[in-house]
Amino acid sequence: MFLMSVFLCVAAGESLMAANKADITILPAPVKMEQSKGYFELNEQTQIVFQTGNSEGEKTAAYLASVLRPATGYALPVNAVSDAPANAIYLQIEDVKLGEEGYRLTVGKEGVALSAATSAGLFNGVQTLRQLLPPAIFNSSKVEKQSWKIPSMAIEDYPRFAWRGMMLDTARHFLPKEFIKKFIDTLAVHKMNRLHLHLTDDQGWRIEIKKYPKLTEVGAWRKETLVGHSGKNNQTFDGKRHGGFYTQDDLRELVVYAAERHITILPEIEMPGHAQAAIASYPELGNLSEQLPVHTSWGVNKNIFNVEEHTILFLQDVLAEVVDIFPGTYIHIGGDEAVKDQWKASEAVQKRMKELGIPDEAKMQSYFIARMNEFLKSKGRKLIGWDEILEGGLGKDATVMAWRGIEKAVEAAKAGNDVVMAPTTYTYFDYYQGKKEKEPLAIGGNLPLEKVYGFDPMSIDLEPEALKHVLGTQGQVWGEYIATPDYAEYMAFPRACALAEAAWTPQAQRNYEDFLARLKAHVMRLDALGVHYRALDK
Ligand code: TNX
Repeated sequence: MFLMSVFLCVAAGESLMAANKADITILPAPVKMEQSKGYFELNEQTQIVFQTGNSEGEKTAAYLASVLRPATGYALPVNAVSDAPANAIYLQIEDVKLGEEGYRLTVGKEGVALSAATSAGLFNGVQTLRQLLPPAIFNSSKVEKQSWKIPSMAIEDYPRFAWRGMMLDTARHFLPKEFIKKFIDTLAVHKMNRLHLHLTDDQGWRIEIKKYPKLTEVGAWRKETLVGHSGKNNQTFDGKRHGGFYTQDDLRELVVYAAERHITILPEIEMPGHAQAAIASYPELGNLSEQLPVHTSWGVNKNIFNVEEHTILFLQDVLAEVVDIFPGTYIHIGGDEAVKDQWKASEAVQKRMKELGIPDEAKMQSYFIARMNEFLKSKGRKLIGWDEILEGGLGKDATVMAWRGIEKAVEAAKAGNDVVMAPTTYTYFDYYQGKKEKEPLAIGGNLPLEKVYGFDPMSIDLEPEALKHVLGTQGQVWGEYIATPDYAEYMAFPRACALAEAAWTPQAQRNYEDFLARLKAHVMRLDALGVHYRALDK
């Protein structure tokens, strides 16, 4: 069988890795790769095959065919077989001992064999296989006069972290469903497996909740939007109504679309802060007697939820519908930047705190979060929130998304909580990525590609036991200044390419120069996919 010949070649020391390394531009870089002589050429007769009776293999085979057909124009039939025929790409589920998401890929002149213990592993192998073909394979229509050669080689690969994600802020500016699908496709190319959707904030509520229709009737729309940066004086507004929301059907469609690409969607419902759109919809959730509008400018906002039992139950009702739509283990409840001015000033809040025997506002927030944690646990889910949820005490079973700094991750992990690394310093893709004067308007800060690449999520001052709490990392595309899909892509890529490698490739094998060389080829893939990434610095 062809498999054997490849392994024998490698064993006989005919590795050509050094000579031809430049041609191999897999991104994120694989753990282990040995190139040998020759290549497999995909042609009109090539079949994609899976083990008879293996439905997971069949699904991945169908996905592979669907991504190879457009550019090649070949039929690439998908067939069940008991043994691999010649001129085939053979997908097999077997225990390759490379973890949940690992895979083994072997290319010889007669065919390709891809094995993994799970369909997620097969899917990752498929992404590598696409990248072994010329970048033109990523085109959505037939590419003429192109040969489709895959260099002979053996790869063993698996991720460094289980959590490899990106966050999109759909609350500050609504992003269309079709764009989110395209974004999911692009994440899949980078072997990322989480898409965090920030669905609610002061400026918009984007998720249909059947029990509370005003959340989207009112909360999904704002009168206008601040133009440029918010100075204290002279604010100007664009006078344009902005909004939109996802129906539950839209979200279920996205969940399925993402799951087919082994990506889990993490929904975020903000509380107790970043709540003005909800309070505008149902004023009884707030602390003031006046009717608030959906917010039209940015920044930390004093209008937060009150602490009445009916508000807690309201939010649990919302979470019940969220849990129903999103099957993933984690549900994000926000928790960031809830300034306590209104709680301090409110007689009702102070009275409630007394009744509950809660001594201060930080502990009040902690009670609020604990109620949500309890509720999510009763539904078999896990709570995750921004690192402010640590304040006032937090259950060990909650997961912390550390954004304010590495210290917050250290604090959480030492306390025994799992952590996702999302520090502003390395993962805020709403910051400028080049000289401010030369970039389109962004929120501020500076986060060039090289800095993102330099992020090692494990380079923190923790004992090995505590380090185990680091689940991985994700990039944040906050949307205050990101009003269009094209601009969201511009801010996300290529920085997400760098973060994908920080999340996948063993630290000892990472090298920025090497990454940049591969990225030059990789952006051709992004071009073919129509991704509006930021051009690489010359
Ligand atoms: C802080 S990060 C926020 C967001 C903003 C972001 C802008 C976090 C949990 N809160 O509300 O969009 O900064 O960079």
